Amino acid sequence: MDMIKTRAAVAWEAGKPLSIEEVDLMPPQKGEVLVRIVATGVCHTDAYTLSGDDAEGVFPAILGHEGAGIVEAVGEGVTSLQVGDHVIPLYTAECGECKFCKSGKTNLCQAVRATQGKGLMPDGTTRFSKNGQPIYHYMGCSTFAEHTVVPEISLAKISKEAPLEKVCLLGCGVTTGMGAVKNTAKVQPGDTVAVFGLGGIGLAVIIGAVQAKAGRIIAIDINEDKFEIAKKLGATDCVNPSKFDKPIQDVIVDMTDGGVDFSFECIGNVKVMRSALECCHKGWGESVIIGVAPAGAEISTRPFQLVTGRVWKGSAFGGVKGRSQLPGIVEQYLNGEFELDTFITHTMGLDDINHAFDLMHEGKSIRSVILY
Ligand code: NAD
Ligand code: AHE
Ligand code: ZN
Ligand code: ZN
Repeated sequence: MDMIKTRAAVAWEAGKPLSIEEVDLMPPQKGEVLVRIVATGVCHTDAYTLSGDDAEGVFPAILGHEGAGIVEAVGEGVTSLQVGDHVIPLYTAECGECKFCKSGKTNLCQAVRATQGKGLMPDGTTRFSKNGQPIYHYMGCSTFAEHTVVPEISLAKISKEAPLEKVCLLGCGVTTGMGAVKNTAKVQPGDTVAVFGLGGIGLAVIIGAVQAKAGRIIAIDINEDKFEIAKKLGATDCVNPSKFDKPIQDVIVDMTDGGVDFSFECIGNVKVMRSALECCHKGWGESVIIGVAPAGAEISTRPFQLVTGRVWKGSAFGGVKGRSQLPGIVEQYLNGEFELDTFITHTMGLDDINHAFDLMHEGKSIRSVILY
């Protein structure tokens, strides 16, 4: 197979709009797969990396990590996928063989993580280029391109029945939020939950909390426009921290007879992470950090908060093992166990992708989905 040309949104440098252009893409090498991306969501993490805040951000790069597509070619030695298969690219691979995969304790496969974090394929090179200049991959996915090359172990094969323009959201946001509730926190019936930040991730936490039969779901955001969807999905209370003259953790502790059983930070703000921990109930409350904070940022609290029984945790991709568990989550969607339409507030072509970033920054979208 020869080099192909494909259309992509290139991030040439941090803080600049993406540039839509034709780029060169090398064929898939050993253990790699060529995927035609059909649709991709735009996640806040794409904006975070584009902003220059990501310690692993490298440029020029093709961003995007919330996509779905169809296999167009496979490289040497690929056995688990064939042309025509429908797939979701995974930023958390699953090799099944590394210490992490075998541990049974984590979804954080490390097989390709080191090169992935440098924007490279596992052999240390890139498949994308323009006029001979290499263009970096992103999170092992690069879904802001009509075609991308991904390691075989970074692809979940899903049902051909699933609408790719919707289930692309399972490539990050919705799986992350729902999974953090089920796999990381393990919320139980009757538990009280606080969700900080009502974007795609926070709203998916609400869906997960409803599925877990949480007794009370307190949704927190400084943008009250988010409250309507939060309530529609099952939030029992909506709170705007800027409406109070005391810290939001004190407000929530007062509302809940001593604090919540579980809280989730879905923003990436280290001050809010502290509030999310400190609104947890003494003795047992657990706070799960999902939001991604800027390079160099650090969390803090009085150690006494932990001494007295509160627990701080984190969650990546909702603790979900992509190859073995994501196909089942797609089946749950097809069975009507949860919905995705509410998340998709905007759809557009690749040419308008910068508008998707504007809508996110203006607080006007939950998810924009790019249709190729
Ligand atoms: P988003 O921009 O759609 O939503 C963020 C929400 O937070 C918005 O509604 C905003 O109004 C609200 N917010 C901002 N500042 C606030 C404050 N001080 N108090 C209360 N609310 C505030 O973002 P998203 O796509 O939902 O992503 C959320 C975070 O999760 C980001 O940091 C993203 O990078 C991260 N993320 C992490 C994972 C993971 O696996 N850990 C996966 C996906 C996304
Ligand atoms: N590159 C950043 C960290 C970024 C980060 O934490 N990413 C989340 C997924 S965000 C998806 O929208 C994650 O899963 N991290 C685990 C991992 O292995 O990257 C930095 O700080 O360097
Ligand atoms: Zn994401
Ligand atoms: Zn592994």
